[in-house]
Amino acid sequence: MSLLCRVLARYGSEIDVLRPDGSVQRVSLRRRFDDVVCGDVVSVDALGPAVQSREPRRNHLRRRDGFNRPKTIAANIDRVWIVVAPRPAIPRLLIDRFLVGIRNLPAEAGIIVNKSDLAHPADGTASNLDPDLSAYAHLCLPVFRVSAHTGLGLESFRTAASGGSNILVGPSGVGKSSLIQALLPDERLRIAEVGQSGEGRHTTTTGRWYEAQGGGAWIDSPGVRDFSPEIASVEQLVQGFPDLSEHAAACRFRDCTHRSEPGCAVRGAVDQGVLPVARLESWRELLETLVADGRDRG
Ligand SMILES: Nc1nc2c(ncn2[C@@H]2O[C@H](COP(=O)(O)OP(=O)(O)OP(=O)(O)O)[C@@H](O)[C@H]2O)c(=O)[nH]1
Ligand SMILES: [Mg+2]
Ligand SMILES: [Zn+2]
Repeated sequence: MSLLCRVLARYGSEIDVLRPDGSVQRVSLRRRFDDVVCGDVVSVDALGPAVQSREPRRNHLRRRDGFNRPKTIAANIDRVWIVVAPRPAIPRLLIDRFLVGIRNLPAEAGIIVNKSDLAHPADGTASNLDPDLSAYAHLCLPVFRVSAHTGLGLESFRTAASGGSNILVGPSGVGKSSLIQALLPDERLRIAEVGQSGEGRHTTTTGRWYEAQGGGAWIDSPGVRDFSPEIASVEQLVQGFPDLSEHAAACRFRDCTHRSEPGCAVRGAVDQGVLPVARLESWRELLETLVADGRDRG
């Protein structure tokens, strides 16, 4: 007899699966199922126990590791929440990169500003720690300012995320695991201890799927310094910048790079204040990386 089970987490050549009866079982993976990740659904032979097949995926989120190898983080994702915090500061390009990745999954995107207790201290002292998200306002993404520590904003966030699977992504130490812990008090997640520098140490090492009460799921993901989804082609880049692409159609030259060409509608949009200049700068940098990568593969 075989059972369809959700993959909760992957540990090297083993996975934890959630069986239909609600129990969790550790199952070893044979080589041909090397690409199984958290969020996948697999058919498990109840006696083995062994994975017999992997169900087709709706989508998967992938990034490049330090050696430029693609690494799949999770599968079957409905919403991706980019988590940032006043500390550590938002790495440049991170949100733009994620948005490209998310549009291409495809999945819904949103931004979570955690540690809002730092931006609005209880003693009422003024603070300039609120991250600047003005470059994204025109995209009309859902944005929630929350605190895993005080619970501020969590219920609105939970409502927006209800039903479907939600992955939390972002740099290490912004509180992704802390948020899931606050949303699921019955689970036991590993949270970074506050180090002497005041910043969390890297703790989450593998993606993990948590079932939410009343359906839906939360997926915790490991944060790394330059965590960024794979951008495989210029087409994906275009897809990931709908705000810019919309104007690019009106540029005089079809292959306009939006630098100094005459009749550039994208720079026109920036001049008119319709498109934030930060988005154009990100576009250029990501395009350069893409071109450089292509040359490297040569
Ligand atoms: N002040 C404050 N600190 C928080 C909040 N949420 C998390 N932290 C702290 O931030 C540190 C990092 O939290 P984690 O939840 O481990 O962060 P993470 O994003 O999961 O980090 P990685 O697993 O390394 O990617 C811990 O010391 C938490 O206690 C918050 O809302 N306010
Ligand atoms: Mg974590
Ligand atoms: Zn142009």
